[in-house]
Amino acid sequence: MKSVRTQVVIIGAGPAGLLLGHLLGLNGVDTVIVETRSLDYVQHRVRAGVIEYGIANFLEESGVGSRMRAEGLVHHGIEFRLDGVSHRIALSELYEGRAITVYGQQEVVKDLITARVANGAPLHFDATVTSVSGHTTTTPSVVVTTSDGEIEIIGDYVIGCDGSHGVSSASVPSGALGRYDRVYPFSWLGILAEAPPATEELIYCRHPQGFALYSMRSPVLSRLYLGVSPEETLESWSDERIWEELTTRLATDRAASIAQGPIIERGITPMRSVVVAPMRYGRLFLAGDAAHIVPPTGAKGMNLALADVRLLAPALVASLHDHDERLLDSYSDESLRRVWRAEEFSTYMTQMLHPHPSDEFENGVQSARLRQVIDSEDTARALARNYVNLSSL
Ligand code: RFL
Ligand code: PHB
Repeated sequence: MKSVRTQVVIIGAGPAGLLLGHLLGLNGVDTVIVETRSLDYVQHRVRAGVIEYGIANFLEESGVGSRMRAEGLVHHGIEFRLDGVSHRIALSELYEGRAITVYGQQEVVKDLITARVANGAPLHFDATVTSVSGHTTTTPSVVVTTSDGEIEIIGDYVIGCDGSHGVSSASVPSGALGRYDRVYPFSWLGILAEAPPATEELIYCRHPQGFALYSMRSPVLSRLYLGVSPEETLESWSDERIWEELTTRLATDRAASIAQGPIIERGITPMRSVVVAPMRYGRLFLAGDAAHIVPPTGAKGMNLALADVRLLAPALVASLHDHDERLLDSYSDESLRRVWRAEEFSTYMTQMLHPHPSDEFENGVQSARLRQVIDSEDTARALARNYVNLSSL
């Protein structure tokens, strides 16, 4: 088998892997990024859309934020729509003038790929890591399967940025890492539609028939979600049914009905929480969804993934340049503090906005929680801080 040597092997070209490769490249560290999917697939995978204040600043400071600044939509508030009544949460007024940026994850990914290609650093698509070995040696390695056969890549470190179904955490001997999870009794049916957003700000909606979220990607693209039961499949959701349900849940007596248009992308995602701890085994480190999943209601997944590598990059540089391992040794604990905060916030948002069809006790608690956000400035301020900037607090 052909063998290649680098300093840091990165598994996965999602936001975490690509930003890590970029940050290490800025510091003169050699990396190879291996991605199982094609370039086209990765650039068009529709997912997250909300970038926190501190993460947006970090992308800009790292030299990969200029298109985000030019094309991203800066939002100073969000709306909570409850049983047809709108309540604005004035994020910026509540939290030191700070705002979120609405900019698609696939655009972040495109910007990072453009930067990497411009630097000529190795980035292999259609290349699947099938095994990781030597975790506890100084030469951990991966085996990669491509259409040309198998290659071994040996590094000083291997970083698993391979998402929730990746090989990296599964490659660790059983019992070495803890895995803590929770499944919520909901999924999100998400669509991307060629329709101008009927609203300037995101709408999180709690309606007796279920949760809905109105988001957007540009002045001509809307991104909408419906909370559905985990048993639902796309086959039972015609375009007409999706629009009808969105219209019913999002209706108010004031706002015009939502703009409709061709649905160009759709998917159903189960809602779950996962934390893998510690985020390290020997010289394998985990970052992003490979180590933690949050339910999307708090809009934290991509932000956490980027925050992980913001911490991991200088730790790897200190080890490789100065043989100083202290930052690597504290990486997992420090990341996990942030991850658990994000789990708490995402759980809180989820359990406030998703009515249960037959649990009136739960529904009563949810309504009381929402009333606190609407009636208490202190509660709204805490929500604003977490929504806008949790990963940098
Ligand atoms: P990714 O993006 O999943 O990237 C992992 C990459 O690894 C590749 N891979 C492999 N490559 C080589 N060999 C192997 N054996 C491999 N196994 C896997 C995969 O193909 C993939 O390209 O993980 P990363 O980088 O950690 O990024 C995490 C984010 O993608 C994720 O947290 C967010 O999308 C979550 N999320 C949201 N996050 C936010 O911050 N704000 C949001 O508004 C938000 N909304 C969402 C979301 C996720 C959603 N879904 C579909 C899960 C909305 C939705 C509906
Ligand atoms: C999105 O625009 O895709 C989005 C926005 C807010 C969320 C989740 C997803 O909480």
